[in-house]
Amino acid sequence: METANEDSFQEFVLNLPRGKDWDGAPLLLYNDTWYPAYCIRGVVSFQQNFRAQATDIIVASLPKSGTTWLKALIFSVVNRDRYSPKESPLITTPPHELVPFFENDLYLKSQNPNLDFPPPRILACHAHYTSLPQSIGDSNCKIVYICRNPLDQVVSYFHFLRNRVSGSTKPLSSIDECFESICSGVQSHGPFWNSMLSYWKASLERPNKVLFLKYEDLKEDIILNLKRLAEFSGFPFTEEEEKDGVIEEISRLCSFDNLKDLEVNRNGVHSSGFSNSAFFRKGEVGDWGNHLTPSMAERFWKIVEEKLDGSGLTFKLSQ
Ligand code: PAP
Repeated sequence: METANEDSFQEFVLNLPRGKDWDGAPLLLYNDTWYPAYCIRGVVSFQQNFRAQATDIIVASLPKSGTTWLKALIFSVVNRDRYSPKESPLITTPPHELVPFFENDLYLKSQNPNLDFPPPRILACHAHYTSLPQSIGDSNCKIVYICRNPLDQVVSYFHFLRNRVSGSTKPLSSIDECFESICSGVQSHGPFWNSMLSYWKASLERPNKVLFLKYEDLKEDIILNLKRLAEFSGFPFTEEEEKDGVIEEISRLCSFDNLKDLEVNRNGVHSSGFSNSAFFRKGEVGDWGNHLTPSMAERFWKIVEEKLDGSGLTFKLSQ
């Protein structure tokens, strides 16, 4: 599919299967992934034009799985020699601007965005592993994927959609509205099982290439997981740093309470049309219990079990 020709691009888009997100926003099925229609140009352009460098670090996730947190953590780990936590750019810039998305930011704005910044470049995507540009797989760059208990992901997603600032969608009033389509995997960058399983498999096959993290594990032991992240990305903490409490400092800087309260994250709107504050809601494990009815939870959990069955990837119902 060549994007150079606008007519053929329009025809390509017209021929994609269509669906609706939870709030009615249009989705397009491309490469077995439901993409928000507004970013399909960015998706295709990213796939066709991105050339990875060996030093790149790619943050990958399904939306509402801990992306914002992971962006803040990896940015802080990699740049800790340049900025002390007190001078961190995170204090004045939202994590999503420091670590931009390929599809709904860089390649949406331009087919050939300027990616000429000093290595390591940290960039993000919601694409499944199987849909990444070939150069990411071929190069020695690293991928860090974060996923989350799908019950919490779904609840987080519901609240997020209710916060959409612009767009022509109707406000979502109740969580059981159109829940059926969520159960069939029709959501932004869904189905969730394809996203998770593609990276899970890749992390088993290429452990030096793909680090697979879970939101719940980070919540349980952020220090251990920061060490894993630093080691994997090639920036391990020294013994002296450990003694000096550098890991704790980074974990505090990137904590939900700290980031949520920063002026920069309480105001402003992200280019995707969501307020910056919408990326920080509750930050807890198990909030699904407060929002899904027992029958909805049971139904959804069954899908989780069925879809992940035999993969070795599991989630706990309660922590
Ligand atoms: P995105 O994919 O649209 O960027 P993402 O950051 O993956 O969203 O998910 C947002 C969730 O992470 C929210 O969860 P909740 O709705 O259950 O509260 C958000 O609160 C949570 N979150 C954001 N920052 C942090 C953080 N620093 N620590 C823990 N959770 C966080």
